[in-house]
Amino acid sequence: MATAKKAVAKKEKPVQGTFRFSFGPWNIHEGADSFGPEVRKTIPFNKKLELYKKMGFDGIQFHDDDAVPGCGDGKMTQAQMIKAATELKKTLDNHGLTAEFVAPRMWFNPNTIDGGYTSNDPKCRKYAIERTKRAIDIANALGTRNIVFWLAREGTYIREAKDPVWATERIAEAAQALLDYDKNIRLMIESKPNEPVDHAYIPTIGHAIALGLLTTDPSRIGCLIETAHALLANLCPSDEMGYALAHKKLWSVHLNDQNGLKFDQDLTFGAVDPRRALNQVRVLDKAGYGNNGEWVGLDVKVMRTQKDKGGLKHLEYSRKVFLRLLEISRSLDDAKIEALRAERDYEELNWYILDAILKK
Ligand code: GLO
Ligand code: MG
Repeated sequence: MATAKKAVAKKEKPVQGTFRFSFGPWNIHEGADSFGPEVRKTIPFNKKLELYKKMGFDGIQFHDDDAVPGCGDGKMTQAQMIKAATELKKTLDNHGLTAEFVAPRMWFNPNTIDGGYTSNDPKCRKYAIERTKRAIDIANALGTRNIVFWLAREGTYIREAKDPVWATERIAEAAQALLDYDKNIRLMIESKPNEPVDHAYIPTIGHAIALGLLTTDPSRIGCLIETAHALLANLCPSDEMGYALAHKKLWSVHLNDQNGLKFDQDLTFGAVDPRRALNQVRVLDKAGYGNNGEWVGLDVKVMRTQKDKGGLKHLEYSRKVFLRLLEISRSLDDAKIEALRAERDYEELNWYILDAILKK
């Protein structure tokens, strides 16, 4: 009886997530792609900082050189970088903003033309590891222990260029060197199957999580799932999230949307497939995402045809879409869904979800 009561009580209070939003300065963008001019004026970094709170965002994501411009050029000392990051931390505090993570942006540096950690040139591999150590110093000064690994150029254009066993071991070795460098940091691997390289070595979240097993401290290797990156691997983003959540490894997300297997589009969240977006919001909410401080990152870019005016709409609307879908998800009757599952009446379940999304 007592157990039954407990179960009822548990049913009445379902687990729910806690949602705070973040984005990176690169998500306010000039609009140029590889084949076209810039379509919007650059907004200075300090102006961007003023926009976060106004749009309902409390967290800021950083590349190392967003935080400390020029940090990857080899001209600054470690002390200078830490000083600059410490100054920035004060500015963030003044704006009431929290740094979510720091990611080394290595892909623009000549040392990483053929990848950093997996470059065939030992000098380039050394550059990559040293640069990431500095990113850790910057993260510490900004008050975050989260380091994101988006392994942009760690892959090949032709398979014969690198040995895949060797390359995987080199990425693990880099991760190990960083875990050893700082016993407090944790790595969040952002998988992506292609672009800029043809085949990346960490294409999916399963690859990201498994990489931890090649280090001595898998507990400090987790992941960041980006909607578009899952779709580029032809996978379902909410199932990828479910997989990572089951492993307790989903430490951040980059929500956006994507029109099939094209270049990485970073469209407004839910813009292509609202149902797919609903399922992402739902899996996060049901798993209590955010209750341990995880952020909802929106890695979205405004359409490149958008004029200066309206250049922030993609961020505001992505957040709005998330919150509206959250309302829809929480309005669904779990008991009814359970009953339809038990009945195997998936047509009715399908309609129940469609009706909830299409309701006037
Ligand atoms: C590109 C990635 C990129 C990363 C960012 C943080 O495809 O999504 O935007 O998220 O550099 O590491
Ligand atoms: Mg991303």
